[in-house]
Amino acid sequence: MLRFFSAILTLTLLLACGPETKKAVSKEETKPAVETILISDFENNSKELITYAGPQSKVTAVYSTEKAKSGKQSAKVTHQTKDWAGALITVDEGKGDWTGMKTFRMWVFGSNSKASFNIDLEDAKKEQFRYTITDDFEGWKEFVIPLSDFKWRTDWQASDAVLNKKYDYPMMTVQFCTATLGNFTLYFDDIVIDSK
Ligand SMILES: [Ca+2]
Ligand SMILES: [Ca+2]
Repeated sequence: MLRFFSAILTLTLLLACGPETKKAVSKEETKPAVETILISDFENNSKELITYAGPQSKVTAVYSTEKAKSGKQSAKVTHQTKDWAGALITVDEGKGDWTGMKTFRMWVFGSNSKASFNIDLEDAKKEQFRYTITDDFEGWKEFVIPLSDFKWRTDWQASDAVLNKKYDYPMMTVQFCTATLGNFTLYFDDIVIDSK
């Protein structure tokens, strides 16, 4: 008899708590865990600035103390591009889950070269999303770009990428200066993913 009542009690508790628990979990999933994620302030020289370039292009990316928005240095990227080239950083372990985050923020020191360049975000399955900026300003300018404004790349995707047109976490790389054409030098500082 006691066992029977205990079974009824357990069932009642399960029914009462079941949906409540589920609700709490799904709420937790969309809420960002942190307010901001610092992708890079370009102060740590041991973190590699990776570049790549097509046969007709040259690109360099170095830590530079010539300009700095924060701390002592920024990333200086020089492009002489006729086909394709870019500079990127990998997203550190623990910084690639952008669940609930809203914006990509980055400081750029422009030289009014009128050249266009892109920011490409690469997700866990190698899929890439792009936002294009024109260097039509001089000095430091902060770009605050909703993550939803990055558009799925139609010009190229890796052959081994999983293409589902949504961010799969953890994000792998931030390609903070890619271009298809142009000669220009830009400085970059403080790349942040923000929950606001
Ligand atoms: Ca800095
Ligand atoms: Ca994806």
